[in-house]
Amino acid sequence: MSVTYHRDGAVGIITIANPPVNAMSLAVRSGLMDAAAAFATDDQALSGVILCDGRTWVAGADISEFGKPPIQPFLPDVIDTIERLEKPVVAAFHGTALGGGLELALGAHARIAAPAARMGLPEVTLGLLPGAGGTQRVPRLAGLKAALEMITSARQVPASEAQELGLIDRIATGDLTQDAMAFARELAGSTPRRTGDLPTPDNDPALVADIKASLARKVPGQIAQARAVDAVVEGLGVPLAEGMAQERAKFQELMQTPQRAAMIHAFFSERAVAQLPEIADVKPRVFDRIGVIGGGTMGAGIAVSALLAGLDVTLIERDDAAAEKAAAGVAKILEGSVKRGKLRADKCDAILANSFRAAGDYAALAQADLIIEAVFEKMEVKEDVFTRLDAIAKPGAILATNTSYLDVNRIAAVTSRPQDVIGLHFFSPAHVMRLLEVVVADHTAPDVTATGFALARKLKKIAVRAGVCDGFIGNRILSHYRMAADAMVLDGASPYQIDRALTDFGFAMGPYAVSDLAGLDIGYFTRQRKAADLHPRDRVPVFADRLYEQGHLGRKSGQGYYIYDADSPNGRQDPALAGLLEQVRADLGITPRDFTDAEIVARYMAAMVNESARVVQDGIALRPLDVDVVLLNGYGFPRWRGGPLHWADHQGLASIVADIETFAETDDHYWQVAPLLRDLAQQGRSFAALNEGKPA
Ligand code: 3H9
Repeated sequence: MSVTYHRDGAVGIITIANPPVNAMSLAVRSGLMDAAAAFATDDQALSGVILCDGRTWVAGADISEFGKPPIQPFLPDVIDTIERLEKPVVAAFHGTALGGGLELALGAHARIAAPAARMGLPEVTLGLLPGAGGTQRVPRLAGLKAALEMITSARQVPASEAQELGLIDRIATGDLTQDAMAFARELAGSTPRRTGDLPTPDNDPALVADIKASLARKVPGQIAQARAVDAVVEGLGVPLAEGMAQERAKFQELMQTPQRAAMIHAFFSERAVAQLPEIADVKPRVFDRIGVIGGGTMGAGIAVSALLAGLDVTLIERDDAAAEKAAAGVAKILEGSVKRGKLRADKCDAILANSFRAAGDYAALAQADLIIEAVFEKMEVKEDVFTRLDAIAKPGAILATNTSYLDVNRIAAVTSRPQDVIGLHFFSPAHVMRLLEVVVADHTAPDVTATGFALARKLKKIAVRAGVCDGFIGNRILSHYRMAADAMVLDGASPYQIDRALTDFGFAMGPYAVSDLAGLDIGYFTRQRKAADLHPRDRVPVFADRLYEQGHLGRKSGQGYYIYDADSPNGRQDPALAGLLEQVRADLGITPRDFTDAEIVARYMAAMVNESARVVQDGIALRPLDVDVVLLNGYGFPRWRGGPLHWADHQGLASIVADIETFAETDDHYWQVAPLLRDLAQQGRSFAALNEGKPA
């Protein structure tokens, strides 16, 4: 039974138990209707309490039911039934009250929360709006501004703030259940205070216009936020039922959109990536003591990420002076977190005093459980590090490389313990970016892989399993679609037009702004490394080499594709770039042509999908969804488009194959349809079909 009713003295108690997060499935909705009826007819019960078993209050509607035909009772009706009860009911919540969970609590007549409880309306992150009264009841309790902010940002509000906003009445000081029952006893005999009967706040057109303008800047392309604002505004000054009807219509409209399907695909895929048969019953190794080798941007970020997760970190640099400098870098990042209010000052001091040290000698890693190397991206350097690690690391210690391209099998081969070697590819800045590629080499032991995933969980990151190849999942696909962009520049497109077309599509940044951020030296050295493997028909981005040779290294040198200075810290176009491009094209004998934004997007996306298909076919990614999660979390792919392979399904695989065949008319070396993509298109199947039947 997912919902039960019993009475304790004069208090009727409704308990929801639907692990793991008490989502409001059909069984819970029906159970709540039955329990509400049992409470209403229980003459001995003078007031009631709604509680949840397990680790959290209701985390929302059951997302796995979305996209299927809805079955009654619908959630808004369940909440309405509770609000209309003749006896007062107290919602008592712990954990997170999210979406429909918060909406259920707002339908009760009073609310008490555990001190650590948080609440929010995350529906817009799923391409939806709060559809069970959130857009109507939150403004009535918290006012228009707070409601619009909460709903459009999806921010989780801590209990203390929720109390100030008027969303909850009390914070429990002792046992939540006992405090809730005492509250219910106080309310016994009183008229239920129905949120829906409260007056709405007045409209504030200037505020609404401001919020809409800021949404257009912050979440361009997304529709749910603006619809949510409309639902709130249309509910002002009208009775609850009228506002609810408008909310419901908009909710159902959003439910039918590709954005909703894409964002829910992203939600479930981000959880499915951790479900791997090879580690299903495997216990991870202990990883309390972490070693990090290299105190540059990457090493420092990894160290900070581990420290913030409560792990002990020893950072190694080549000598004591470098170690001291690296330690200062780590301290600076942590202090930055204090300044931004993300970390308490005393906690920062405690971390630096007790959990962190930097040294100039590998011997300091003798007791480390897991050592992550983040040194210069060159095979000989990595081989030297792993030879030294093999000599000092204790038996069973995990030796991880943070390489972003190099062959993990070759690195493992220099050690006497390849079973303990793995790739842990963090993304920069490592204390911010959520993605971790766990690169499983030929001899990596299953419990080492399991530890990679356990580490990611501990660091609150999303781990995706990748096989060994040049660039693993993300950078391999990036190298390929980047070539499509560079070819367009060679043929006449401006890097600025390409960046704009792709940010208009929804990418966080265009490829040339990304180059400036990463540093133009990175691409230059990668091209040098791969020069020997070049095919005579591969097209080399000579313009990128020229920029590097002129000392344009990107943001760090103040100039790359864009110019960065005090007036334009985020970059402005460089008028000299057009001349450089003209010269390069003339040298290569290319007559430049124009590209439309639509063609830029079509070429870039076809290249991305094509290489993604090869990555799945080669087993580098287990499933299409693993590719989507990598691109969404490491490469700025718009979440509301669900990832490249979800997008491809939506677009129609046959049309992408047709595009590639058209592009191949002028370059049949680069544009070759991946066999998997061609097969799926010919069979009328989708990438989604490959997600099914595999661990999902
Ligand atoms: C909504 O409410 C609409 C209403 O306004 C209107 C309706 C008419 N449903 O994340 P975890 C699963 S929209 C179904 O790993 P954590 C999840 O897939 C909803 N399943 O745990 C996973 O399954 P598995 C608004 C759900 O502790 C397992 O539970 N609500 C749901 O890291 C554990 O999840 C949201 O958007 C769900 N609602 O984080 C909240 N939620 O083990 C979404 C979770 O098989 N949920 N699952 O992989 C969350 O943000 C996090 O899950 C939460 C716990 C913070 C609650």
